[in-house]
Amino acid sequence: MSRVYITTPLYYVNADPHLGSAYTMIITDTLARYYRAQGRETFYLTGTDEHGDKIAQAATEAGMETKAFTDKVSAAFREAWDRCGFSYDYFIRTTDASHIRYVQEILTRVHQAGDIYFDRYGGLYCFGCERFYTPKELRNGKCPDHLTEPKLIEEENYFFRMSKYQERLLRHIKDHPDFVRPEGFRNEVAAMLSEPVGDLCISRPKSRLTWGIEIPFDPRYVTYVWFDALINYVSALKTKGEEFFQKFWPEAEHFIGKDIVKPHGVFWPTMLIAAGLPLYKHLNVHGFWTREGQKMSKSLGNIISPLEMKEKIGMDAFRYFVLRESVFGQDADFREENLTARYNADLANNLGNLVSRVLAMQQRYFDGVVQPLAGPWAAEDRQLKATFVQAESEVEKQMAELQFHRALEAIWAALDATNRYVVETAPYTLIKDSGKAARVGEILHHLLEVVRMLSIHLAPFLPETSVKLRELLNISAGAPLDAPWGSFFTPGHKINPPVALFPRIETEKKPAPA
Ligand code: ME8
Repeated sequence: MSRVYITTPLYYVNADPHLGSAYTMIITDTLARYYRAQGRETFYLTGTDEHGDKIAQAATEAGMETKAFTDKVSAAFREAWDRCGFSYDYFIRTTDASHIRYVQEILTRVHQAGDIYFDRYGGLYCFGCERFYTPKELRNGKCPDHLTEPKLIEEENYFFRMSKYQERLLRHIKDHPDFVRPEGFRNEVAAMLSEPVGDLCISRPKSRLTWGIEIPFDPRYVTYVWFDALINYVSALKTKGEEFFQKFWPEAEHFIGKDIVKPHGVFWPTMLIAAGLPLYKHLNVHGFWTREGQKMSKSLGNIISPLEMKEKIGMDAFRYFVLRESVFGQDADFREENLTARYNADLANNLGNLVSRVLAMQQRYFDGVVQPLAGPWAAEDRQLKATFVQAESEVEKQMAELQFHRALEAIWAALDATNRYVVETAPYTLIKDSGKAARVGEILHHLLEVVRMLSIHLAPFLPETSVKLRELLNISAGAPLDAPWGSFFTPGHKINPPVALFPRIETEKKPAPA
């Protein structure tokens, strides 16, 4: 059976979940649900990144002991993701004892192999990023992320011989053009590897940081937070046993935002080579969300909370918007007016109205009882079915390319075709002709099949809606949901009356011109 291992970045516990982290969760959750539905054995990992300066400082600011602080924020992340309904299989914390042990095992192994050495080093250090910068990487002498001047630090530390594996990694990227995708990010990594990458400082002296994993061969030091956190992708599998690791690791699909391409595209693969582990399969990089054209930040007070969105428009509508409105790998902008427009057009009018119309006719004309498909199918009925078969293969093609917006477009194109079918077959007119009741029953039967197909095709994208559709169709848990079109509903099957799936959002009406 084919397998897939999906990972998200481990979120720092110095901030609350927001649109950015929720976006990575939404795309990975959608994929996990899609693969599971295809029968692929899927393992989906997320979690929290809890060591390092940034976290120790955030704990101090919160007036809490560091571990107690990380326990609290990590639990808040987990609770938020649970309330959002994300279907991760395992939640790892970098403070888990099993992770700490495994990081130390890797450090020992790489040290014994001679790829970690001790050296005195002076360099420009950004405390916000917790790393050294080369003068070339700075912008006007400042850290490009924090816009602060780095401090000159000179100290003795441990270094990982990253440079030793640079060539090998570059070759791997050339031989596997989709190792990092989309292409723009592959080129970014290749460009990084075309210049000397140097060696990586992987320790911090306890004299300035104690909140980290102790270096197993020198208790005066703790591990650099990235060398610790990246290893989670392997340590999580190892907690499930060696066999589990062997099964899933070759199928690793990492998902990250474009801010952390270097650690994942350069540090991590060279670490894997040094540790004697196979490389991951793909690094999938998505773009960044802004809000109304501006970067989201606490100080601007413009952060979008996924839980607030859930309260306001429902989780499925939020998922639909971010998946439909962005192109994987490119930046996207969150605009309230676009959200409302998409919601009303695609969810309330198109999907919502179609479903309630069909269910209402079924109630009114046949008391909810599904009518048989007696004779040969009419050409338009065959066409309707073909539309959904085609949509399914289009979704498959687009999902393989991570083109979520196109996959949704394909489903909505089938919805448009269904609306046309309703207009063309006009069951609401035919029913007035007493001799046509059987045909109306057939038309509605086909339309109920559309609703069943929607409950299948929408499931990875809009999981709550999919469940509601099945409830409306009165489909029991064990029913053969993937039965062929036309042979699912048994004689006498009764469906439920409609409910408003996506009530319209009323927008302020502009005054009519005088
Ligand atoms: O970097 N738009 O954690 P982090 C889209 N702990 N995605 C965004 C975003 C935005 N505006 N802001 C954040 C770390 N993200 C490390 C990772 S992994 C071993 C360690 C998402 O809490 C995006 O996925 O800063 C980004 O890569 C991630 O959050 C960074 O989360």
